[in-house]
Amino acid sequence: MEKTLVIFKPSAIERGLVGNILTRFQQKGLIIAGMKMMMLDEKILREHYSHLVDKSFFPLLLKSMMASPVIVMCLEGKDAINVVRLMTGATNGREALPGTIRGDFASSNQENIIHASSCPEDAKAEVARFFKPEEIFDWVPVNIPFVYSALEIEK
Ligand code: IDP
Ligand code: MG
Repeated sequence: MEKTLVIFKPSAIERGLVGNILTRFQQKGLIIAGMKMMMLDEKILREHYSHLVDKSFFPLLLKSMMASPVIVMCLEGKDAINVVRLMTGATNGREALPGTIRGDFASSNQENIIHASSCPEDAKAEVARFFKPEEIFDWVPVNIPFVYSALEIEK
């Protein structure tokens, strides 16, 4: 099973959308392997968004991500990285498809509700960036045989 990192951004926290979004992930059958609330600082954000530090909007993005505490989550499942990205939708909320989290809750390019890892290399680095090893739980909910077929669980 694959692990991916999700951040409930201040736009989700301040707008009271945490329960709704968490419900979507649980309804999909994704396993919560780790979850905590934390305040992000400039150091961790410069690492996390290193691909964007030279963009003109970066100072605003920093401010936005430090506007309130965030909830970081490690979700686990078969092809979890791709599944969560599909559920997340396009970066710009105005272009994200209805039915996706950003498509349903965001109308902004910046205030777009959640972060989700985009590839296996990023997911590995991001889970390690936000969680200590002992904060990630290796557990299998009893409903898993009803979420996947036996063949899918093996792989
Ligand atoms: P992603 O979150 O869909 O993976 P990235 O390109 O990795 O998108 O950008 C990271 C975050 O930076 C976005 O989720 C968004 O909050 C912010 N961002 C990206 N592009 C813009 C922009 O053009 N204007 C303002 N904020 C942006
Ligand atoms: Mg990205």
